[in-house]
Amino acid sequence: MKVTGFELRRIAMPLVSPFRTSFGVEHDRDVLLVRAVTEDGAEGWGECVAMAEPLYSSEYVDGAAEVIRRLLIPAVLSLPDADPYRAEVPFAKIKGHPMAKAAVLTALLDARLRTAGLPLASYLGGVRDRVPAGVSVGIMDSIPELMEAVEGYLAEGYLRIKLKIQPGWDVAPVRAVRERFGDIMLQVDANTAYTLADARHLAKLDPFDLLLIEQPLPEDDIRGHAELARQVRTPICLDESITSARAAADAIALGATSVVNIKPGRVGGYLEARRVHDVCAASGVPVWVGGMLETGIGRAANVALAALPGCVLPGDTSASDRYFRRDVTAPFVLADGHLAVPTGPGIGVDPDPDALAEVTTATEWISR
Ligand code: SMG
Ligand code: MG
Repeated sequence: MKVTGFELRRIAMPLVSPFRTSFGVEHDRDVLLVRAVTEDGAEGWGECVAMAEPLYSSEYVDGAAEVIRRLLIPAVLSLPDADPYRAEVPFAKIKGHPMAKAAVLTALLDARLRTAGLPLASYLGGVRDRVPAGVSVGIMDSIPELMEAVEGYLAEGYLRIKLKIQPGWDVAPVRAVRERFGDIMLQVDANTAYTLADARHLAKLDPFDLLLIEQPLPEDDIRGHAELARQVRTPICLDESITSARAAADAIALGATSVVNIKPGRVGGYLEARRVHDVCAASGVPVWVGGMLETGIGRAANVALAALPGCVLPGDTSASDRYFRRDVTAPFVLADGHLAVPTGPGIGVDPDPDALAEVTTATEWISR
């Protein structure tokens, strides 16, 4: 497969309501889309999940755009065969920037699979035609406000609730949700907001039978998570720390994680995400697919990944209307708490040109 050029497209998507985490509040999603065009006219799409600022991880969307245009695209354009496996080789020499790499590799993979007529889920080894949907609920100003939000999501059919937590917003909201809504699948995500000194406080979450606590400590604190795992009963699930299949293998071996959140952007694409899945499956560690407030383009690929056999917990793969009034693809909708795995070739969805035009802030074409 020979690629003739790439389009970089920036879109600005207003969120239906602000989304607050321990590291900040999002009001809009500033997204970079990558479209690869091949010599025989096929195209493929990738969504870069880097946020506007480097608060979730060190990447940010302007930085990712720079790495993509200055380093990654030239590397792909000089390949005789731009198969995503082959593009991983020059990409590996460039340190870091997994979200930038994932966006380009996904565009290549989508183009490749569309040409072959193969859906991404089948290519990856998916075994499900629909996946259970969870929802991530941001930090709120008050418990009543949180109750109303959770009640709404449960009424829509979401099968699992994840509460964002931080010091000062943890035990009380968890207790309130558990008492009010009973035996639902419930978990929490701290986005690195605690330290090991908070172990006794975090153990206060144990009585609430959470599925897991996600990334309580800093990204590079693997030993701290292993120690914390000995002090709390709630399973620890790493997100930010799992930057590759090797990082997953290490964290599992060290006892730092007993569940893993897989995000293709965080690990450098769907091929590496598949390897993370396989390492976890080989170790008997359950996995689920995380989210980065993706549009339908990124969401479609995540739902395909969630069809893999090791993805045994509901993911943050919500319906489009969780975040956006109008998605850039046909909207993902909940049916009985599930999302359908796309069956078309590649990522299985096509961006709607009108919807895209409405939110596009800049485009750039880069070719040989
Ligand atoms: O796509 O529903 C989604 C977002 C889910 O909570 C979510 N993502 O740490 O898991 C996480 C966060 C990262 C993004 S927060 C701005
Ligand atoms: Mg997380």
